[in-house]
Order: sequence, then structure tokens, then C-alpha cells
Amino acid sequence: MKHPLFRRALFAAPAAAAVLFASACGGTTIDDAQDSETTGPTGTADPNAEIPEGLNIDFLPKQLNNPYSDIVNAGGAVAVEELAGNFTERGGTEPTADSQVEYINAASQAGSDVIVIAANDPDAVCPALNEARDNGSAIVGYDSNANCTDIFVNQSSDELIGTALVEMISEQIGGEGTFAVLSATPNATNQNAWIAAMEEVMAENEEYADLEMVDVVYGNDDDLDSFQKMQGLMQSYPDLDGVVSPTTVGVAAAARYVSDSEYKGEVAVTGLGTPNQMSQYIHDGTVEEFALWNPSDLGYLAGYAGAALKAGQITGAEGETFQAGELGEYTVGADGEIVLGEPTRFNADNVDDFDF
Ligand code: RAM
Repeated sequence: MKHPLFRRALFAAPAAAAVLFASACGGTTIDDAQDSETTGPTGTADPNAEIPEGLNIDFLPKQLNNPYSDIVNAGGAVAVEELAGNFTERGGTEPTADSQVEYINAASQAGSDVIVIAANDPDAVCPALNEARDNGSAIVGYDSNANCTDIFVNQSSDELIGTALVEMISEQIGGEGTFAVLSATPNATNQNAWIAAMEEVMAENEEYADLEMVDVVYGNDDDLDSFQKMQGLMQSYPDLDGVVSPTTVGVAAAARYVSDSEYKGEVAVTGLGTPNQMSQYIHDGTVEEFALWNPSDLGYLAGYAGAALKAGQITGAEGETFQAGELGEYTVGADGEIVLGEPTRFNADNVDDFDF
């Protein structure tokens, strides 16, 4: 399995199938969101099963106007094209479960063979996903899982991401002090899992005994909201040593706020960001280091995994393998999880070597 960060040229984001607006996102909280699960395998895998041409593969990101999801789904579109399937991207501009339910139903009614979803809530999308499964769709979680997917394509393991985040903030504030988390939405399975992993890493390692996570606030993967939450954090905690934002939207907004404030060089900003969005803040001295994976590879892997699942090459049982195009062979892990690889760290030495 190879993980070059840069393999394919980036493609323009496919146009949305439709855009609806929805508000309100009820549902679960951080406490019950972190142990997302797949439904468990059914049937027997046939590793030699052919992937039929013409599969309808629908990608439902958390939201459409997010540069991160654009890159992920462009990678998905490449995979679907290689598999001679039909790629459709569906979603609204707000990261809510409510809006996703409408797009799940629309995909199902349009005869979707595979729904690939980054869930905005681990449970609220499940009745619709279960109905879509009954109607013939294979259900793949990617980026942010729901509790009713058949498999989950994770960008990295939660533990590796949590560890990278804690290591970075610890290094950047000298091993002791306070930091806050600027997250995405309160119900996001992925961010909640990463925050929980950070807490675990800190609790289990003596070297982090002097690090304190003082707050978690939510910018809802909205640039302005995240910017204002960052501003609010500095008002609430004027002595804060750092901020960890495990979302590409949040970390870019936090860096923009700090870069133009009295806190530049005083408050560490790190998290998960794209090199293109973060490069200027590395060069102006606001940010020392941040991490990510290749978002394009995540979408590409999810496309191949979904087709393998629909074709019966895999069922979601641990140990099954499948070929993911130019990424090579992947193995299904425990709980139907397929892990893309390790996060990469970006700093002044390498940030300009990447273009995403
Ligand atoms: C944001 C989204 C996405 C997450 C990345 C790191 O773009 O919240 O779900 O995986 O950040």
C-alpha cells in the first residue's frame, strides 16, 4: 500500500446535484457520538467478484462549500470514473443532518447503488440510510461516520490523529499550559472522536500532565463563525497558550484571526488544515506546524471501497482485502474500518511542496 501525498492532479469540484437549505440539527452530543460503529457484515465475500459497470455512486459530504470536501470528492469522482460508474455529489451548504436526510432519500429514489456519506450526526441520518440500504444501496461512511454504515473509510485512525494533535500543541507551547479546541459542529462524529482521542492521549501519558484543555467551542465549519469563536476564546481566556482546531475550516479561520492580532507569535495555532489554506500563516509566523492527509486519496479510496462492497468483494468483515486502484490493496480492519494512512505534518520545510 503506498501513500504518496501527491498523485493525481486535482479536478474541479463537480457541480452539486441540488442545493437545499436546512437549519436545526438535533441529535446526539459529544458523549454519545464518539463510538461510531458500522452495522457489521452480512453475507460472504467473493474477492473475485467483478465490479459491474454503471454503478451509481453518490457522495454526500458534510457540506458543499468546504474546500476540503471539494478535494475529497474530486478524488472520489476519479475513482468512479476509473470504475466506469456514475458519480453524483449531493448536499447542502450547511453541515446539518437534516439536510443530509433529504439527499439520502433523493439518492435512494434515484436508484443509488452506493451512498458514500460524511455524516453530520452519527444517528440522525440512520433511518434514511437504513431505508436506502433496504432499497439496494451499499452504505459507506467516509470522513465522519454514522452508526449504521456497512464500512467506514477513515482518513487515519482516531488514535493517530489524536496523538498528532496533542504532540503538536505540546511541542508548540513548550510542554505545559492551556489550550482550547475550536471544533466543527457539536455532533460531528469525526471531530468528537478526535477530541476524545486527544483527551485519552493526555490522560495516559505523564509527559502531558501539565497540558490542560480548557474549553471546546464550535465554529460549525463556517469561516465567519469560526473566526468569531476564536475571537471569543481570546476574550474568555486572555492567557490562553494555544488553540487546536481539528477542522480545515476552523484552523484557517483561527490562524487568520491570530495573524492579525496582538496574539500573533504568543498563541499557538495548530490542527488539521490544507497546505494551500495554511501556507501564508506558516510563512507569516502565526502557525508553526499542522497536519492532514491527502484528502483526494480519501475520496478515491472511498469510491473503490464502495464499489468493492456493492460488488460483494468485501462485506465489511475484518481481514477482507480489495484493490483500490492506484492506491493498491487495502484491508478491512475491526468494525468495518478501512484506514487510509498516517497523518502528515506540514511546516515551513514542506508546506509549499503540496498543492491542495
Ligand atoms: C473539515 C471537516 C472535515 C474534516 C476536516 C479535517 O473540513 O470538518 O470533516 O475531516 O475538516
